Amino acid sequence: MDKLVIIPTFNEKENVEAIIDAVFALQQNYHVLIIDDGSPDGTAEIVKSLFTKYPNLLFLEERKGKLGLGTAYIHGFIWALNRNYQYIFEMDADFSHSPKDLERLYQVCKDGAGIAVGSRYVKGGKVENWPANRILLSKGASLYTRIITWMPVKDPTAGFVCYRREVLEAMNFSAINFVGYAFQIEMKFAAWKLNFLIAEVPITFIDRKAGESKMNKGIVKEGILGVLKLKWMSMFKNYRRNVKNTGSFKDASYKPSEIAIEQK
Ligand SMILES: Nc1nc2c(ncn2[C@@H]2O[C@H](COP(=O)(O)OP(=O)(O)OP(=O)(O)O)[C@@H](O)[C@H]2O)c(=O)[nH]1
Ligand SMILES: [Mg+2]
Repeated sequence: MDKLVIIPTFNEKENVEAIIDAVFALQQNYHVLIIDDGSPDGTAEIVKSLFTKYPNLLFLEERKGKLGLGTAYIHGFIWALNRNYQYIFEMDADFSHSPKDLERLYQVCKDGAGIAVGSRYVKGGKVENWPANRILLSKGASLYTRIITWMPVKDPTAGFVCYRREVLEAMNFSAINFVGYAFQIEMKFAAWKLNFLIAEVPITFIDRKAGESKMNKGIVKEGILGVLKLKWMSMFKNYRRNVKNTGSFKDASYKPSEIAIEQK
């Protein structure tokens, strides 16, 4: 058990089968875990129909409602740690992240990074087909995060990531509060404060071609306020203590401290 790709889904019936096939087509010993939040469009049923094609390689965790990206990933992290995976990936279902880049992220972690981030904003990174306002929002968020936190990451909202197991084991997930873009920033921030090495790998990010975006105003607001909150919390000594996991990672009793129900 080496590499697990966690893919959160909400209404991804147009993409889910193709993205799963694309990961297995790599033939690089990846396992895939889908975390579906009760998608009304039947995404979970499509995943189940693929179990016989990918026995003991494809897994599904179903949650009852749309509980947000952050808690979906934390659910997946705990699932992965309990099953001894060594390299744990975050990837979107909508092909914005190319499965072909998974191996590059993996190599960087294997070579010693704690986290490998698929980055749009380092040299060689690109964004394709995004409208100008989306690029502005994303670049603005990156700049804003760097100015406020001084975290040395050029694409802090990136959601295409490989974590070494040790990084996730070292984190107290109950201290991770956010669910949208701010969740991605918070994970990197916590890892940085815990002194793990974060490496950025250039990727081309392509706007989704099928299915609907789940982006909303609440996610942007959470990002703006969330970064300020992170900075504020980290000014006190107990931030590092809070975010560090001192117990066992087999944290079956884990309950997200703030489960935010997102607006549709
Ligand atoms: N389980 C779960 N998955 C979610 C939730 N919200 C979004 N997702 C999934 O998370 C991934 C990223 O969401 P997107 O809607 O693509 O968000 P985005 O990339 O910011 O928006 P677009 O650029 O418009 O695609 C996709 O695979 C979604 O299906 C959620 O609340 N729960
Ligand atoms: Mg997307």
